[in-house]
Amino acid sequence: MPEKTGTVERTLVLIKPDGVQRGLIGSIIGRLEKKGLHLAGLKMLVLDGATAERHYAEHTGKDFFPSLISFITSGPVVAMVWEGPNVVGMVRSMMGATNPVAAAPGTIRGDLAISMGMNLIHGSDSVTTAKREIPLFFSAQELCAWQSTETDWLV
Ligand code: DAT
Ligand code: MG
Repeated sequence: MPEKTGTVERTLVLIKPDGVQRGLIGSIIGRLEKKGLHLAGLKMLVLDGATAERHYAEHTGKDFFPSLISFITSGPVVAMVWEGPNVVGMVRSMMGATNPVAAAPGTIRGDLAISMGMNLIHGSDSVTTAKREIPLFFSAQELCAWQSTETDWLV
């Protein structure tokens, strides 16, 4: 059997309000599930302004910040934590570039989105960022420790 390598990481994924409105929750989760990533937590919520501003704190002061906050709080999002070796980078690859015009075909944004503002999905951009973002959405009790029967054939 191949050797198992890699430290387990966690990443925060949001299906943004456009993904919920467009009926793409199942398609987006399906892509991550089919890849073999491990789901550790999931909920649907409407973000309040303060949490949205903390989540996107790195963009405070940029010209698009007000519209970003207004969009992300405009309706329900689906928040998830996925975990596994290299999961942060894998989710970023599967998301595609921030601007869907530049996102490669085969990626979520490349296949399913058109506009920079409404690009369907958020994924933490580093392990450090994930550690800051996850507690904004999930308490420790809301994350499940469970073993998929497929794990031995995946990682
Ligand atoms: P990503 O979502 O790929 O991590 P980001 O963190 O740079 O990208 O930006 C967060 C979101 O803000 C992004 O998904 C869409 C929006 N955004 C980023 N840059 C923008 C810009 N120049 N004009 C309008 N919206 C922008
Ligand atoms: Mg980002």
